[in-house]
Amino acid sequence: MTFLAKPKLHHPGLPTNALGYTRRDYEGAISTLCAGCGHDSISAAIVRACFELDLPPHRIAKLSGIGCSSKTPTYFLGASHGFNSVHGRMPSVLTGANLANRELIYLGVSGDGDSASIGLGQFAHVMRRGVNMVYIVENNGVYGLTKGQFSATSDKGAKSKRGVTNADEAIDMIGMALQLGATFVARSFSGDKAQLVPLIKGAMTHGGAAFIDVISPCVTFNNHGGSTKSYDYVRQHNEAVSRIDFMTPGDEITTDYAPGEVVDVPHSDGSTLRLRKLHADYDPTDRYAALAYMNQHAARGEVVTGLLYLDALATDLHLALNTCSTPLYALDEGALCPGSAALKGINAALR
Ligand SMILES: Cc1ncc(C[n+]2csc(CCOP(=O)(O)OP(=O)(O)O)c2C)c(N)n1
Ligand code: SF4
Ligand SMILES: [Mg+2]
Repeated sequence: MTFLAKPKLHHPGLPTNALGYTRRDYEGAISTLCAGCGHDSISAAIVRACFELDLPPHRIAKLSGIGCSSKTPTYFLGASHGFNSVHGRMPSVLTGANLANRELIYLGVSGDGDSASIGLGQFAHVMRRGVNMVYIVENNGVYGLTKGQFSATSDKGAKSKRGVTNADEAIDMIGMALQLGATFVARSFSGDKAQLVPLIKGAMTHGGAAFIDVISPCVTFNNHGGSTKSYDYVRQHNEAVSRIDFMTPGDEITTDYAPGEVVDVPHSDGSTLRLRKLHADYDPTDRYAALAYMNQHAARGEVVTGLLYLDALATDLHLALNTCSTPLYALDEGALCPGSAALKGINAALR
């Protein structure tokens, strides 16, 4: 545990974004995770994405469960709203907060234990309900915080640091998110910021349930030869489906790539995701093709990364429930209470 405070002074020449904030303004407390933990790289990618998107920190709500991964919101967006919930229960807390105040940007951060083991039911329902959020699983295949037991995403046959072999089938979070109706589904690697930052930016501006599974090696318990979630394994078996640029509405749309190599996917908020296709046969708008593609490559021992599926016209839970446009927390008694005459009428209709 470190009690060191981060220095507040910084060089006056640090670059600022459109709001006048520096990247430092999007950071949090000093990390207490093990040096080299993949989770810290994901925190840095979140900081960069929010800085580059010019997001006002007070408009973001970060929520998590329990685990090393779920501790990380302390280490980024120090000026945002934050709620560290119970193990595996972040999705229901996030859903409630989103229903009460639809005007915030919701960022759920979880671990593979938090989401695929104890929290699997909550994960399933938050995806199928289409809650407008970014849901990041920092996936290391183990329960890092409790000293390296296999989690439900650990591959069958993978070895623990102590030499124990995992006998259980792995749950693939991407496959589940696709089947459950998530409308932005991506996988990345904590050590690949060039891919991860645009994915987080795309997910932040998406208008529905956005899920990113980030392979994030646990250097203390799962970064050895028998692991399928180690730095070396992922670097050797990574199969990227696309390279992604994210363009805000004001950016010039350039044409410096040959026709046929680029797909621009416009979002309802006016931003655009530009996919530079590496594989001509990969179509990110087909949910079932994405599932098949990922399974075929998984059978060959390959970890497919990139934006696997996007529904640019996604809707969310508020639309499904037909909630009012005013955030529920802002409704006064007059709007919330129909009055005794209306209540008498309802009661009379039920007699
Ligand atoms: C209800 C409950 N059960 C068990 C625990 C013990 N526990 C704390 S963190 C954790 C697993 C965390 O694993 P993961 O979500 O993958 O996060 P990581 O530490 O690997 O980032 C467990 C089992 C707990 N805190 N609460
Ligand atoms: S135990 Fe693993 S997951 Fe937890 S901080 Fe250390 S390296 Fe990261
Ligand atoms: Mg884990």
